Amino acid sequence: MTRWFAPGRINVIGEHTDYNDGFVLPMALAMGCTATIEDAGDGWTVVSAQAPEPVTVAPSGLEDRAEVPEWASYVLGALWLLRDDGVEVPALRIEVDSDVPSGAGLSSSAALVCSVVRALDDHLGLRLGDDGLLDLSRRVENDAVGAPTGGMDQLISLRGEAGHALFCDMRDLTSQPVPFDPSAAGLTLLVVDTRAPHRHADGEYAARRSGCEEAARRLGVRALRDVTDAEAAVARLDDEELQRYVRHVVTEDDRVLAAVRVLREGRLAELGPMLSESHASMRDDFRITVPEVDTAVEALMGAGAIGARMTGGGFGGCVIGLLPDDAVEASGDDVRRAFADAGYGEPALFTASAEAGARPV
Ligand code: GAF
Repeated sequence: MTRWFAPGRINVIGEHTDYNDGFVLPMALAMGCTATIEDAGDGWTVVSAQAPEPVTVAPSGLEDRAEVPEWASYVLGALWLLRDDGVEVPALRIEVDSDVPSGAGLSSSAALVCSVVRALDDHLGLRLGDDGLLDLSRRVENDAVGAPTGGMDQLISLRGEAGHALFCDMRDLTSQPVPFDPSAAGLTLLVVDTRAPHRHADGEYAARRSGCEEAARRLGVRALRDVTDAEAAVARLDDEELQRYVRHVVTEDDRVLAAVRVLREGRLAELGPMLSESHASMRDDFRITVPEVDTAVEALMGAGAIGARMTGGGFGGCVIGLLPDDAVEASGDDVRRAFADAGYGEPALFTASAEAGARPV
């Protein structure tokens, strides 16, 4: 029997920059998914503590790919891809159990995929190595499930380090841990799960991605990461939507680099305004926030946060705020009150710290 845990994540800063070959600064959470793998008599069986029915497929059958429920394709996807790569995968029973809320923008999918991929690598003695594990985890989401995501979530789930955020260059997939311990600065990282229903998240995400690719094509660069002067690039485009996308991505890359600088120099409080600028850029230029998310950010700032922003792909999900320790309790009350006043459902609040990435348990 082989068992691995892989965490969900919060992205501290750097949103929708990963598929533009840019920079991100995520951290791993304490919550995550545990995958347990055992040899089994027949076929591949996947069982989820969060799903009512187990799913069993015959390893030989390709035709059943379209028929499995989506959650199971995040697990079976790894087996299908390994088999397509020529790896002989025996009959297995895979059990998964996750405490990452799904649809909250905390990357429950990367936790699921990475726990399974690490456990498979271990159980089958594949020795995929750091790059191979990341590559397989990304292909599960992009190729097997078909979600056009950018790779940040798998990277942090596999490589996270306790007490650190991970500065990732999504072009060459290198990463460096950066100290991130708000408690040492008398600050708390508060997470507000708005529980806002995701609105057209898949289609809107794909539209942002293809818009960025189109803008890069028109600007004659490989990816928006290669644009150095946002305003000069904006002036060369005549499409208002693409102008906004470029402005967001290029300034967000700059904010990640600035955030890494202040964290390395031990000036964590200076991160606050960068978080708020990032949020404004997502709201006004990239247009991926929703009213619940903006309300949470405003309530946190009104309650004394030094910075707050939506984290993750957008159109719902979570907001993070950096607050002086003594402002945390009252800020929670303020957020709840703002939600009640606006007629939104009750949000969930919790504090977070940077934890380790995937590990055997
Ligand atoms: C989602 C995607 F999965 C990531 O790749 C990333 O693009 C993120 O949205 C936005 O920064 O989590």
